[in-house]
Amino acid sequence: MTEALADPGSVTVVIPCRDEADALPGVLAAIPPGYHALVVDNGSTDATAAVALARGARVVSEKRPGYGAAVQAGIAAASTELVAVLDGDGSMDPAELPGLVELVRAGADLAVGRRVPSQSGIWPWHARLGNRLIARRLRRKYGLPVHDIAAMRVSRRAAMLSLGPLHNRFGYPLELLVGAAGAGWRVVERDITYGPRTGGVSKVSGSWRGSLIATRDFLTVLR
Ligand SMILES: Nc1nc2c(ncn2[C@@H]2O[C@H](COP(=O)(O)OP(=O)(O)OP(=O)(O)O)[C@@H](O)[C@H]2O)c(=O)[nH]1
Ligand SMILES: [Mg+2]
Repeated sequence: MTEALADPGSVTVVIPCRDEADALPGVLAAIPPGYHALVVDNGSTDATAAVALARGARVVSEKRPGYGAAVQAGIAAASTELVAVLDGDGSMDPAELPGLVELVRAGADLAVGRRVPSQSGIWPWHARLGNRLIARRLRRKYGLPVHDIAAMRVSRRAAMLSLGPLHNRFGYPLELLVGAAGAGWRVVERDITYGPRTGGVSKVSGSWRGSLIATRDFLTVLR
């Protein structure tokens, strides 16, 4: 059965956030007109939810911890035909979302951003190397035309839901790509600008603990 969509013409921007109160105001200010910001918070100990609400975003709290759990809760809670996902740390520019939306409207099932650093030194070497190796595997083993792990992406909500539950932590973007390949989706990649986080603290690539957890999650998916 098709669900009734409250606002079929628009786009929900799902923003997974853990302790992003510092960076979030800038991210929300750059959301394109007519797009709906939906911040998914699980486990923040700062004012992330209050900051988001004060700036007009919808806030969903998810009990299960993890990046993937947050993204999936946001997609489930959205009520638009298209959903976009990007980080809440200010490293990606929401103004680049319409470019990805256009690709989906033109026929892609999943449009993903390939991060191009805006300056040197913002993407730690170990994260970059890992990313390159993973992307190569995604091309060779799964035939996906990607050079990054789809940190920013746009798709149809119904398509995302059709893949079923995916990884709850940092394996989510990879499992989504693998699922997309398995389902025969048309995946299209386009360059996006990648800057330094504009506030707060890294949960993944900027810490050894985060990097180790993410690597373990990645390997679980790509085994
Ligand atoms: N809701 C939620 N969001 C999370 C969780 N872990 C990470 N995030 C969010 O996922 C996004 C990516 O995490 P980052 O800490 O930026 O990871 P990164 O990009 O590797 O690290 P930086 O180099 O510091 O940008 C950010 O918006 C985080 O707030 C989580 O457990 N729950
Ligand atoms: Mg980041």
